[in-house]
Amino acid sequence: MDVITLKQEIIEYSKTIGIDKIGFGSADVFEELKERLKVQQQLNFQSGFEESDIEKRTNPELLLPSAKSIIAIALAYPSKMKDAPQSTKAERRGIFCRASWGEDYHHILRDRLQKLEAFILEKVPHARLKSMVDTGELSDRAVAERSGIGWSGKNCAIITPEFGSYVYLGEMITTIPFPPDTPIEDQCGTCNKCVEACPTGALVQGGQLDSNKCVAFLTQTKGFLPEEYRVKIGNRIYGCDSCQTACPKNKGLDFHLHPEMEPDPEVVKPLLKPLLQISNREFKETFGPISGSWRGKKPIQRNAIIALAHFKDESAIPDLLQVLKEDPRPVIRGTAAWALGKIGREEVLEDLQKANEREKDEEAQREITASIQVLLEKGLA
Ligand code: B12
Ligand code: SF4
Ligand code: SF4
Repeated sequence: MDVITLKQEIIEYSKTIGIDKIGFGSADVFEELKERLKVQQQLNFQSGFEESDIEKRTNPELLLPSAKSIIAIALAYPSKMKDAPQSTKAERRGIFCRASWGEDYHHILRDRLQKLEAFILEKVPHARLKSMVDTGELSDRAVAERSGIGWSGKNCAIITPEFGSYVYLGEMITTIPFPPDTPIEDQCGTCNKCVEACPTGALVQGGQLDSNKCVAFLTQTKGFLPEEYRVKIGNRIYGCDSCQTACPKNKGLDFHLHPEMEPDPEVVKPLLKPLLQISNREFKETFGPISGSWRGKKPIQRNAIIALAHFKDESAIPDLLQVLKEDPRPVIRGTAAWALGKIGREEVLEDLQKANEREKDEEAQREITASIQVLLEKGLA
């Protein structure tokens, strides 16, 4: 079979299995990306979540010998939630970013890629194929850009003309020499809205991210959050969408093409206080199916405490005091102490002083001492 016909058949088939956009690119070395990754590494701008071997990241042949092409796929996800519960004064809520709504997207895209692999292997049994989504070595965005899925925006996202940037990306390296598609021209122009909207200045310039400052990254760390960022993350308990919601290319776009991507509003906009005491089992049952739980419950709980401080939720004081007294993890105790300093008044001073005497962890103790100081100053004012 000739590759042009096969390409057409693949495109047609992809539409029947819930792939919203498909593109083809060569498996040549990603030279520009290689330089970019080196720069990012030198500047210490990387998150540490990406594959560290730059050669593997940029040379598809190292991942699949005799690689000739890459098939890129994109699936659009919803940007608006139906029946979102309100965050009220009595019942404050946190928010998971849109990329964590519904079933974990890794499963959904892998399912589509497996179907596509089976289809291709039926036509070309000797073909060799290697698929990946997010956790693979390749840069999903660089592949998507090369394959004509979308352009690389100043917010770093791949923006498709059809679905905006709310698309998940995945790809398949193949040994079949498919004719490549043409990349889409940059359409950001003079717009700079995402850079201006970023709460932490993480977009140091259009298309360049310092991950260490990015709220999406910070919500996924497990240690103490530097104080300057605690006040910036607001009620985001996983991920951040600000540079995408600000983007005019996403305006009015909201796709509900995949039932499994529909969020459970109570899960992705959860009540904050119950998160503080949630058991491992309950956490796994409730949040296990969504991608935002991949770092476990500790970062989510830490972020929930920060969100309660953001809301200055006085009704959370008993919960925070309990955490301060009983939680076995210093990060959680220390962050609760910080939150009590933000929310509380003199009435929590005694508890903080007792906690200070008990505390064995140096960092947690530093947080408690700082919090006592804040409260004393409040009392004097
Ligand atoms: C590490 C990682 C992160 C890190 C770092 C993000 C980053 N911008 O580098 C953190 C934790 C911060 C993160 C956050 C998010 N992520 Co993330 N992440 C990844 C991961 C695993 C690797 C990304 C990477 O290698 N970055 C390094 C940079 C240097 O390369 P790159 O962005 O991949 O490639 C572009 C640049 O190199 C640029 N470039 C190349 N040369 C040059 C030269 C110049 C001069 C310039 C300006 C640019 C430039 O062009 C490439 C193509 O766009 C990918 C999955 C994967 N395996 O690729 C998902 C991925 C990028 N994330 C994704 C998502 C959805 C997000 C969030 C939106 C989630 C959220 N709502 O919180 C945020 C967005 C933050 C942002 N503004 O980028 C999607 C993006 C989908 C899309 N439409 O673009 C991906 C592709 C996962 C997936 N399979 O769907 N992520
Ligand atoms: S995800 Fe949030 S913090 Fe990160 S670059 Fe975008 S707006 Fe800035
Ligand atoms: S906000 Fe403007 S500059 Fe940023 S990605 Fe969207 S169109 Fe490009």
